[in-house]
Amino acid sequence: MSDFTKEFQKAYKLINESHYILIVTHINPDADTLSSALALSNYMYRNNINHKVYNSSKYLPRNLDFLPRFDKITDTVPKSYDLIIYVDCGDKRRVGFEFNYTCKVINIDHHQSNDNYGDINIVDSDKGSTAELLFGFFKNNEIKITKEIATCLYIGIYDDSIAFTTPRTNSKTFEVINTLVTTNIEIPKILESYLMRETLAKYRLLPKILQTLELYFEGDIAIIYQKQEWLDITGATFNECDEVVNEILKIAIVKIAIYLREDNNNIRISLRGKDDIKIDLSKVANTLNGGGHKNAAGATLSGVSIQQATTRLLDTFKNYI
Ligand SMILES: [Mn+2]
Repeated sequence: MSDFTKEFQKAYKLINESHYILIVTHINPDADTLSSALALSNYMYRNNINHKVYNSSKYLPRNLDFLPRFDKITDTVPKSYDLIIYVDCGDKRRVGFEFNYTCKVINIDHHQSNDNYGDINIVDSDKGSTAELLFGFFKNNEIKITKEIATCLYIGIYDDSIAFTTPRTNSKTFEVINTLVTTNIEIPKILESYLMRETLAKYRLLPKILQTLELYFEGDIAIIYQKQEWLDITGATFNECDEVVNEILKIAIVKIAIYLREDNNNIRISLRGKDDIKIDLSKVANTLNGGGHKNAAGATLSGVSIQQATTRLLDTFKNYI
């Protein structure tokens, strides 16, 4: 476990010396990237630090709209800024493009694949979420964890740890949660806002995806996919069924679940593995120019069909199984 005390102090100093800060979140944003960014944003707002939270995606997950300052997230890059803070971006291109800048960069992340692209790197792959790692920034710099900040960090940790069940969830995680809870965050309300506002469209799309389920390698690997045209038919959005990959991992015999999504000319691939798998899925993803963690990784293939992507994946797994 790394100690980032110095980096947290350096980051704090740099934030306070900067004139305009751009906080950058990754494409296909999840709770961790947005809540980490908004935790920082709520701190900065309270302290009159000029900043923007940026995300390049067309759609933000609406079930995160209860996060304080969610409505301030923008897809417009400001004209000038002198500090970029990447949160939860395992690769600096995960923003959707590569920023052209000469300013300083703080890189806060927990992906194994992160190559320390920042001037200040707070990268700890032992942490189950960027939100949990970011808690150290507030704690080390004796910044008051407000209810707003705590609400953000809670949902980031909750979601990336799949409700505190992933291998990297440990006593430190619960120490953080304990501190967050003391700010009187309303957990049942937060979770109801986050989990119980699904669209009907999602439940029209889900059966179509589940219908595609195929098992390979004697059931060790399960593959499902989402066709782009189904989004128009059902009215669902691209990421709306993402957690279906975790659902098929629940099948007793399945060890690795794979979810393919058509996205214009690309096939986006999500890989999920049970705790005791012998394969490091981030290595498999690496061979496809992707990345991630041992039990959760992803990649994007261009110019191929779902069938071709499936064949390529199965060929890759042949070398590992
Ligand atoms: Mn994360």
